Amino acid sequence: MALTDAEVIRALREVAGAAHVLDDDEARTRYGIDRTTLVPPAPCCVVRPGSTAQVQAIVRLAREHGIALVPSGGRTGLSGGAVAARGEVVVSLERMDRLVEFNAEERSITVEAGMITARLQQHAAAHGLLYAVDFASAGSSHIGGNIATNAGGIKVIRYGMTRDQVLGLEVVDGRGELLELNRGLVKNNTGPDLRHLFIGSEGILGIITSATLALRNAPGPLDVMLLAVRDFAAIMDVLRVFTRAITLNAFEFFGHNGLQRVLERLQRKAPLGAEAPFYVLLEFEHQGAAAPEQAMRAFEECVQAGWVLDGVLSQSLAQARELWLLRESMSETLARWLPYKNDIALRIPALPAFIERARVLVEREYRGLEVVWYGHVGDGNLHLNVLKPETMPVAQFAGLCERVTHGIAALVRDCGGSISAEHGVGLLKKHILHYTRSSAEIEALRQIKRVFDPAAIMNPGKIFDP
Ligand code: 2HG
Ligand code: ZN
Repeated sequence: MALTDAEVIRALREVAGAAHVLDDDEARTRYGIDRTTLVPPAPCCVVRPGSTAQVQAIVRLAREHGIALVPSGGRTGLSGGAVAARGEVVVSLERMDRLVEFNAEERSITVEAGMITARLQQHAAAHGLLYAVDFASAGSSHIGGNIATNAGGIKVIRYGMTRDQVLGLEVVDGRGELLELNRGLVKNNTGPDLRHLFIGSEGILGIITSATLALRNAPGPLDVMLLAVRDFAAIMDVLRVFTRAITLNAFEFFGHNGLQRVLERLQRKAPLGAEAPFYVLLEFEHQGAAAPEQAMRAFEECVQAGWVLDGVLSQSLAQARELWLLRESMSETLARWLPYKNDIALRIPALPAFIERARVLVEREYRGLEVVWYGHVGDGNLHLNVLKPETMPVAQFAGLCERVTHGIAALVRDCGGSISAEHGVGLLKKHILHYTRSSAEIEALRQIKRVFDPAAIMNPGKIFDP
C-alpha cells in the first residue's frame, strides 16, 4: 500500500534511527544532486543506514510499499545518476565507511561502500601498496559510487577501470536479498559472474554495501612529461612512439584554450615556451635511469618528426605535481561556464578519423561557442566540454547541445565507439544510449532489471528507464 511522505519518514526512522533520516530542505537539496546542474533535486527525504542489515530493511520496506530509492555515494557523478528529482528516498551510504579487512599477503582490502576513495588509497599506501584507480574527485567520491559507475580516471591505460580492481561485492538487490558476489576469489568459474552486472549498474539493480578490492605493489618514483603537440593527429603519433619506448602510467591531453583557463584560475605561468593547439601529459615509472633516458629518446624522435614543438620532464615530485595540477584542474575550472559534456570512448585506431569528422561537426554546429577538448586519450577517452556563453539562457544552451549531441553520438556509433566512456548514463545520456547499445541489448538489460528489481524501486528513471 502506498504511504504518505510522513509515513515513509516515520517508517525509515524506525529502521535507521531518527537522527539518520533527514527531511529538511538543506539536506534534501544537498543529497538530492550530484555534480550535474540541469535537473533540480526534489527527494522526499534522506536516509543514512549504518549497517547492511539496515540497508536490507530499507529496501524491503521500499519494495513492500513501492518507494523509489536513489543510492547515493560522494555525489561527484557527471551524468545525473545520483539525482533524486521525483520525490525518491535518497539512501546515503556515508555512515558505512569502515575498513572491514586488509590482507597484505593477498594484496586485497575489504571496505564498506561509503569509504572515500582517497582514504582507501591511503590505507593501501600505508602498507606500500596501491589502489590503482585515481581521479580528481577521489577526495570526496565513495568506493561504492566508483563501483556503481565503474569509474575510470587517469591511470586506466596502466591499471584498467574500477571493474578491473573488484574481487568481490556484497550487495542488497531490489528484492531485498543480500548477495555475496565472488567472495574475493581470484578464480571462480561457476557460470556467469553476477558481480560484473552490478559494476556500472548505476544503482538500478540494488545497493552495493561493501567490496573487496585488489591492491598492487606501489610503483617507484614517477616522472611526468608535458609536451606541446602540433595537432591532434600528431598526438596519435606521439602515443605510438611512447607506447613502444616505455610503460605508460598515464597519457592525457588537453587543448590550448583549456590550459589558458586553468592557468588564469591557478594564477600560473605557461609551463612551456612554445604554444601549441594541444598538450600531452604523460607519466611513467622512473625505474633507475632507464625509463627517463628512453622517454627522452622518444621525445627527440617526436621533435625531429615535427609532432612535438616543446616539452618538459619533471625534475622533482613537486614539479610533477604542478604539471598534473594543470590537467586535474580542468573539469573544476570549466564548471563556472556550466559546460555541456560529452564523454566519448573510441578504439585507438578509430581516433584520428573520428576527431577529424567531429571537429568539422562541432565547428559548424557550435559556431561562436567555445569548445574544450581534453581527456584520457591514451585509453581512447575524449572529454568534450562546450562552454555556455554568459548571455545565452540555460534552456537555449541545453537545447542546442542536446541537438548537436545526436550528431556526435551518430559519429561515435559510426566509428565503433561508446557515448559514455567513464561518466555513465544516468539521466543525461539516456536519450543517446541507443546510438551505441543495440535495442536487443537494451531489452536484455530491461529484463535483467526486472529479475533483481521486480518492484522497480531501484533508481527509477535512469539509464534506459522512462
Ligand atoms: C576528467 O577527466 C573527469 O577530468 C571530468 O572525467 C571530465 O568534466 C569532465 O568532462
Ligand atoms: Zn575523465
